[in-house]
Amino acid sequence: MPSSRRWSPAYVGLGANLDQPVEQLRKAVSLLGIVNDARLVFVSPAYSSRPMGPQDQPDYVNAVAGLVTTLEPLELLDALQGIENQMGRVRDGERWGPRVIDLDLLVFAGVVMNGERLVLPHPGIHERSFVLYPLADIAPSLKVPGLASVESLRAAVPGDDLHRLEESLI
Ligand code: A4P
Ligand code: MG
Repeated sequence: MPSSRRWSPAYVGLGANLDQPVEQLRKAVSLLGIVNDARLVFVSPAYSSRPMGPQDQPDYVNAVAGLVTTLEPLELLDALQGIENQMGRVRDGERWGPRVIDLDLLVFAGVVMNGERLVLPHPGIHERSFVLYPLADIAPSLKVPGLASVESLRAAVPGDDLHRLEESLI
C-alpha cells in the first residue's frame, strides 16, 4: 500500500577525523544513499578544519548532505546512529573527542524540538563554520527554524579556519 507520509527535507552534518577522514565521509555518503524511505539529493564539498574543543586530536573533515525522507525525525536519527555504529564508531564518553564518523541531524523540515535524544535544529549550527559553509553550498536560502537563512548565518561566521578540499565525496 502506498505510504501516505509526506516527504520532508532534512540536512545531515558529517564529520570525521580518524582513519582517512575523506574515505570515511565517502562511505557515510554511500550509506546515506541507501537509507530506507530516504533519498539523497545533495552532497556538499568537503572542508578540513582544526578541531573545535580538545586540540590534541587530528584535523576534521566535514561536509553536509541534503535528503528528502518520509521518516519521522527520530526514525532518521536511528538510521544515522545505525550508520555510525556500522562504521565502527567507538563512544568512549569523551565530549568532542576524535571519531571515524559523526552524523548530526542539523535541520529537519520546520521542526523545532528539545527532546532527550534529539534537539532540532542542532544547537551548534549558528556558530560552526564547518557546518555553515558546506550547508550554504547546498542550501543557501534554507531558513533554519527559529533562526535565519543559512546564507545570513554563514555571513556572520568567519571561514578563514576552513579549507575546501578538491576531493569529491560522490
Ligand atoms: N542528539 C541530540 N540532538 C541531536 C542531533 N540534532 N543530531 C544526541 C544528532 N544527535 C543529537 O551525540 C550525543 C547525543 O546527542 C546522541 O546520543 C543524540 O541522541 P554523539 O554523536 O553520540 O556525541 P558527540 O558527537 O560527541 O557529541 P556532540 O556534543 O554532538 O558533539 P558535536 O557537537 O557533534 O561535536 N571540530 C571540527 N572542526 N569539526 C567537527 O565536526 N565535531 C565535534 C563533535 C568536535 N569538534 C569538531 C567537530
Ligand atoms: Mg554527534
